[in-house]
Amino acid sequence: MTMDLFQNQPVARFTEEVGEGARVLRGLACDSDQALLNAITRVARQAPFRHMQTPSGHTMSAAMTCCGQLGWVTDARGYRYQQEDPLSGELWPAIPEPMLGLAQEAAAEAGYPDFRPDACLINRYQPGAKMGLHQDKDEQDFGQPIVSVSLGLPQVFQFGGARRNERPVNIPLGHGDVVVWGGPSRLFYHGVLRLKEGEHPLTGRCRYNLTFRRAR
Ligand code: MD3
Ligand code: FE
Repeated sequence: MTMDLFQNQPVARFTEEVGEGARVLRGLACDSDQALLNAITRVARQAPFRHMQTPSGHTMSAAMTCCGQLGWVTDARGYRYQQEDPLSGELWPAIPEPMLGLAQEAAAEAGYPDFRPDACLINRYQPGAKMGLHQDKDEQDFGQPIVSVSLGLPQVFQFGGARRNERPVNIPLGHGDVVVWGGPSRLFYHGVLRLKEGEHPLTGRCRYNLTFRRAR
């Protein structure tokens, strides 16, 4: 529940629990969408989007960049968080305020008032790009949630279970949708299907996904 700015009344926001501990806040990022996209553009001027290599030598179809004290990277040596952007050797840019504010607001609404992300991974999908089923387990404390924010074209999210062999359910994620992944869902397998062709008024032919994490 959040308080209405003018009437100081609680606002009933539409939240669904999609899995054990996962809360969807539909459209929470809509009011700040332009500020978020401007922030992504600023981050990407300093730390450009790039297609990283997986340890097995595949090129990821989503382009990525990061902001925060730590950034998530993958290359021939493996998956890890590190303080420097491998492209420049410089520190990652700080998490811009509109992004940090939204992540903390969403986490608080889902029951994590003390969430202080130190890493934000920004994924950019163009038509045909996808992310296969995986777990996020490069972080130190799985008691900390992950907050995800979707902007632009819709994409079908696949939400599995604690084991890879559990059949995933499909959840469409649209512009402005925010999800807080806490509790057992924090370690559930997940991915996104190929992005379908389309055009979004704010982002054009792409979808951005921001994931806010406490890595250390
Ligand atoms: C459930 N990103 O960056 S967002 C990722 O659309 C990632 O870019 C997808 O999976 C994307 O790691 C999915 C939703 C999401 C993100 C992190 C999770 C769901 C999650 C971590 C744990 C459980
Ligand atoms: Fe993930």
